Amino acid sequence: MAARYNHRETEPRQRARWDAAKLFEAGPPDPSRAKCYVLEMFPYPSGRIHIGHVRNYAMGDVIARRRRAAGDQVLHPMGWDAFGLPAENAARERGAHPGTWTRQNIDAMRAQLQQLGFAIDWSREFATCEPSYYRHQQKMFLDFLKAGLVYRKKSKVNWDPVENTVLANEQVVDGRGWRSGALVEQRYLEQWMFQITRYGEELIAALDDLTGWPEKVRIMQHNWIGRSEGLRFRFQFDSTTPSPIGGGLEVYTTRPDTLFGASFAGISVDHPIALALAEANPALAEFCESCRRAGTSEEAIETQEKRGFDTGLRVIHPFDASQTLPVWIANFVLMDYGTGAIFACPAHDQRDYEFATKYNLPIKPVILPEGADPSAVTLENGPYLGQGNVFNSDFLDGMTSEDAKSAAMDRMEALGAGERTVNFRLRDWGVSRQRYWGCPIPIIHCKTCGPVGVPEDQLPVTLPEDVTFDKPGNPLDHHPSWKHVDCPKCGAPAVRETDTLDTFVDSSWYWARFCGQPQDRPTDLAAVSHWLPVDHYIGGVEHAVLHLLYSRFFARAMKAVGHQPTSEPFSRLFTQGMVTHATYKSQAGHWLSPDEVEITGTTAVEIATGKPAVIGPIEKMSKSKRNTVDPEDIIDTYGADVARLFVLSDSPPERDVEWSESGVEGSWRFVQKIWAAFDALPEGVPGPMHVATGVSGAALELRRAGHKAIAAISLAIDSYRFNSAIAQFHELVGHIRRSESDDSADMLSARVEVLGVLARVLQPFTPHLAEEAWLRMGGEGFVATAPWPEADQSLLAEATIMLPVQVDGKKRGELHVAKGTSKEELESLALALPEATHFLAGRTVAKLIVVPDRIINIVTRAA
Ligand code: ANZ
Ligand code: ZN
Repeated sequence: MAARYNHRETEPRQRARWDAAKLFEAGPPDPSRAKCYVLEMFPYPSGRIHIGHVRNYAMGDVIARRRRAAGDQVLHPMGWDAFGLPAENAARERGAHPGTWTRQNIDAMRAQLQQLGFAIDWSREFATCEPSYYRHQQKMFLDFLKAGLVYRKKSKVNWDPVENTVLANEQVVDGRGWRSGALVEQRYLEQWMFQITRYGEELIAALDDLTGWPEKVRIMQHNWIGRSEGLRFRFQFDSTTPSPIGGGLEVYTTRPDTLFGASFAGISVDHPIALALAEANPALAEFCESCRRAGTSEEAIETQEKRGFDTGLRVIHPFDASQTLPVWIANFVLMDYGTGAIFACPAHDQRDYEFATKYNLPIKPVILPEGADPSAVTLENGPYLGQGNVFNSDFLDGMTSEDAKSAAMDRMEALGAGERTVNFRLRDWGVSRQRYWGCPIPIIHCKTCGPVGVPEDQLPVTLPEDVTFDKPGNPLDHHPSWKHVDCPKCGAPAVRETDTLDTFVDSSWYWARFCGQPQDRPTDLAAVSHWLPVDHYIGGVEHAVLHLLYSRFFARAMKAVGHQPTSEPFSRLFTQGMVTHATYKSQAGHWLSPDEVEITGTTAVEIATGKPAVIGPIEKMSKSKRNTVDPEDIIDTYGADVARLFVLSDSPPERDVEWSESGVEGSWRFVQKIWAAFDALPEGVPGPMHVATGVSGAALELRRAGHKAIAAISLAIDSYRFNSAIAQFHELVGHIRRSESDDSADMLSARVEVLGVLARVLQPFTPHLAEEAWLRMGGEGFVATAPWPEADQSLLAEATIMLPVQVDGKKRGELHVAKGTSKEELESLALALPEATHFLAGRTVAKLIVVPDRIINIVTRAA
């Protein structure tokens, strides 16, 4: 009986060997080799790794290990996205300092990740919460400031009037503060902004070249950036109703072709004119306030009923001075898009239509559907949103929409009342957070000098450790001394900026810092030039927009100030699916965890009560539904290799994979079966690099199977089809085990070769097992650094091929022969084929055309 594979003994022993040899350290840039930078989105140190992490890092590890074995210089680092709100919440709830909590979590999670045997260069590990990282972020903030990429602006924040603090969007639940339950107010505070819009044009254009990214992610970024071409123009106010503030009313439109269908002008509740009017008009002020309470974000507005307030002001139609339009405050106009003001054409826009119907405003059609009768157009059932020609529109009559757009824009430009513009939905990035556990913004506010950058020789501005969380609000603000400093310019007493940076800033450039970590600069230029861009970036699709867009911005901004040379940080992006699990509920309606129920077939029983439990749908693992499994339990019971193998089997990696106990057991049995195949080798056989030349028959078939597996597995890994690679392992191992009964010398030779191959291609998936097998076979060094096997092309060919045999150009029969059969042999075989000779009766063979491995044609003439 073969020895059972003991992961508890083997796995730590193999990892200790790798560590002692510093096997996975990338080392300094080596231009003589191809480089491969493999990166998984780094984790937030929440406390424990979850099974989704295991899947994410297992994918990256397979690629990293395969590329290393193929001869590339591989960089596969790991770090911690360590600032953020959960640490502060833990501090408030449990009294632990955010730093203590975070660092403990990092230690625990590092140990867990290391147990999984990932081929990570731990010498490059860092956490973004340490001054040795964030000091460079502060330096870049100052560089960006000098380059005009950072500026200050009053912008909207969620204000909790009970806690007297700013809330993150996630802390606003149904318009109320998550803890106080108070109605959240919108306040304007001075915020630091990153000018991401400077690169709007480029960020959208470059998406076309990101062919290594999933199409869906490119589309999401495209829509998020939201480029549109249109016209900005100014309405003049009717002299009988002057505006409370100077200048006209500037609006943005993408449909200047519908200008003659204008029915009213709409302004946002936060438009300067609305704010000015509100001062003297309590009813109007109350209207605006109630709209703000309902939410003024794009998502909030989309679902709300249209509401408006007539300001009483009127503006003059830019193309027809005899016409004036009322100015309404409208809840569907966003302040931070375009100019915060519009002209409305209810006949051809859904929102305008709903508004006009509600408030009895004119609805004048100006786009005529193809072939429709102009006198019979009615819009009782809604606006017309389709194509057509312009009518009811003076000088635009008869034109297509496209032509009318440019004619209207030409006219507006000639009148000096407007100009063509490109508009982006993308907003500049507000990075100020009124939080403690983040990177301090390196600014000092002086009464005379204004905001002054902290001199570089005074960086880092470190977070004070002695803070208290007993009061709401930002502890940096409450701290008795931290913020009081002298102005670096004039020396007068001044105060530090107490806001910290959005944690998305921390994760926007960590990929550059992994390349090299000089103490005095954010990046090592030689190292970033060598390693960037990241060749394989793997993570969740939930980061398709923000994190990936911010990183693309940072790459450009860092390039602009000379910190790294690449515009696009990630050349290939892979977004993996989630790990799901069945859910269970007790009869009382409580969620039950998988180990609280006993499943038999399709029924479940709650173990504690013996009562039937309800089996719910299969869902993403989450603590709230209690359908999580702890990777640590799995590793302990089955081993890291089994956990790795399981999360990559069964489903393509971009899809969800369902965790099941029987599935994991299946992977465990497979690992045992693989080990048994190695264990069945007798003593004294050659080592794992053996090549079984000269064998034939069944032994040759086994060699063929081994070499086909090399080709298929290499291709599967390179195209992220890890599940197909695993299917190949099953096939190959099955073949090997079946051949064990044949104890011929040829077969043994072939088996040794194929097992040597198996150890090497298995290595990225089940590295501990593969390493143990390598040792068992007497392999030298490590399987992790053994060269990736190359498929012998001559063994890949199918054993036999089919050749059609034609007589005078018509197919009459087929020959099944070994590939590479000679011309002479094919000739005689063809002439002996009964189906062909049948047609030769009474004729002579004039010519025999033989194309080896392809076709045979017998040309005849009358006898
Ligand atoms: C008149 C018009 C007539 C419009 C028509 C549309 C259809 P995109 O393509 O997303 O750029 N708009 C402009 N600024 C706005 C704001 N701050 N809040 C809400 N809506 C705003 O959308 C541009 C269109 O959205 C603009 O074109 C404007 O309405 C509206 F038949 O102008 B349109
Ligand atoms: Zn000063």
